[in-house]
Amino acid sequence: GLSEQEWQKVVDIWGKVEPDLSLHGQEVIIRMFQNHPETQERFDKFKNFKTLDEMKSSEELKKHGTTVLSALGKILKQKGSHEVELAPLAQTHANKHKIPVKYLEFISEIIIGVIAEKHSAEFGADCQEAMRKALELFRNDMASKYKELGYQG
Ligand code: MNH
Repeated sequence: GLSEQEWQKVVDIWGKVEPDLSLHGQEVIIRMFQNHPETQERFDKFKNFKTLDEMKSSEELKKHGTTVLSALGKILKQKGSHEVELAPLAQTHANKHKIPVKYLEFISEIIIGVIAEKHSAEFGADCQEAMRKALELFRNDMASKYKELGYQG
């Protein structure tokens, strides 16, 4: 698990992300599609986007980015006691969207990259390490739930 100091770093940096959640979210989703095109195929509503311009000008995509980061923020703020928040997410991502843990790994690294770019001064090595651990915990717990639900992920 993470120490109290590590959780504090995670929660503090999230406080820098939150005022511009939709911008961060949009960037995360677009970068995920660009770096890992197979992830775009999982979205009926986005799979036909072909150009970067199309992605950037989509209000739907921006809205989805906000939804994702807002759910993630709620989870991070639980500092590991996220059972209640995580369970429904694992349920839909296993049974409905069928999102492998590998893709959760992709998005985790992209989230770290986007924060590093936008908040380099506040997101030092120790803070990045804390965030990486928090996202690892999130993924591990998603993976356990996936298994309980019979999804190999
Ligand atoms: Mn994801 C919908 C959160 C990672 C693919 N996702 C949602 C919703 C939330 C959400 C909240 C809306 C409610 C629901 O359906 O459960 N998603 C997350 C979080 C992460 C995440 C917090 C990780 C961080 N999701 C991913 C990844 C993929 C993905 C990675 C695919 C590569 N998610 C989806 C798809 C939907 C969805 C597909 C459904 C979108 C729609 O059609 O509205």
